Amino acid sequence: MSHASTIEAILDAVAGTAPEIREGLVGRREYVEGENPSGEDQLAADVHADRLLEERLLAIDGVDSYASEEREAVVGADDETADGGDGDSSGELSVAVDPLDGSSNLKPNNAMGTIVAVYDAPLPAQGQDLVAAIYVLLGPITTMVAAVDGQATEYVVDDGDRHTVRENITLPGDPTVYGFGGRVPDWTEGFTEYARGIESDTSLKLRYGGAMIGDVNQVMTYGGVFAYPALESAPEGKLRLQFEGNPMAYIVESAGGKSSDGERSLLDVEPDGLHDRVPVHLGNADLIDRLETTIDGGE
Ligand code: FDP
Repeated sequence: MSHASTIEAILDAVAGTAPEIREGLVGRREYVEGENPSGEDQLAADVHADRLLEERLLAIDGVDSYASEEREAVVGADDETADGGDGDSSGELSVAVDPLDGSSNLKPNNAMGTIVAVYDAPLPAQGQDLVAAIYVLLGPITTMVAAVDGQATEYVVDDGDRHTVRENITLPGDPTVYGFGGRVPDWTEGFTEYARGIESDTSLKLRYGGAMIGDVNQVMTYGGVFAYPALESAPEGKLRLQFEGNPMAYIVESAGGKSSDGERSLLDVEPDGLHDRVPVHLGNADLIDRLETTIDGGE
């Protein structure tokens, strides 16, 4: 199977699974025992979405391995054990998934969704090895944004089918929104200086919902900047490179925006481990350039 048809099959599977993930949220708002590999509590909904996506994505010809934020190791298509790309599967793709991004929004019934990164390399992989990235936003309606071959497309998902609503998305040139995560007193001096500059820009207003997908989708829609920066107490920030930073960077860059870990594009960050965290800044190119200049001068 060519990469192009494998990627189409992945897009179909992600759209097809979205209604089941949404329906499965009802009655799964409680925490289960144990934690995910990043030490965070897991909701029954996180575990349910992870299992559904593992089953659907590993069933696709051309997908060799599955990794998720909710499990320690990579799972191979041919067995239930950690694989990580063993040479037998060269030419096949690896998927890295955040099954329910923003799941702490489930209790207050706010937006959340799913992120899928498709790498043409064993995991953990660098962002430059991405061949596609997808996010599904479970908002008042279900939408999906996919970047393939440097082009981002938005779909409405209805009954498991995807219908194109915006092709060749580009970030609006007159950005209006920003949203920054992490406790403000925990921000670094450089990021605080940057945030103060953004706040005093009268063309920008705060829009922060607490689920990266929702917050980045506002940037994709209105233009602006999203960040979950390095913190004094957590220099790598909160978000995971394989499952969150890389795929969202690939999508924003495909829409003509930029991404940064503070110094370079997220797609240029070398991974050490599957669950590495990274400071994430995404948005219009001039706002990310300004961030890198300010952080550089402030440290
Ligand atoms: P969540 O923990 O609810 O799954 O990494 C996941 C994430 O949400 C992002 O979607 C979101 O941007 C961030 O964490 C929110 O973190 P805070 O609770 O620290 O604001």
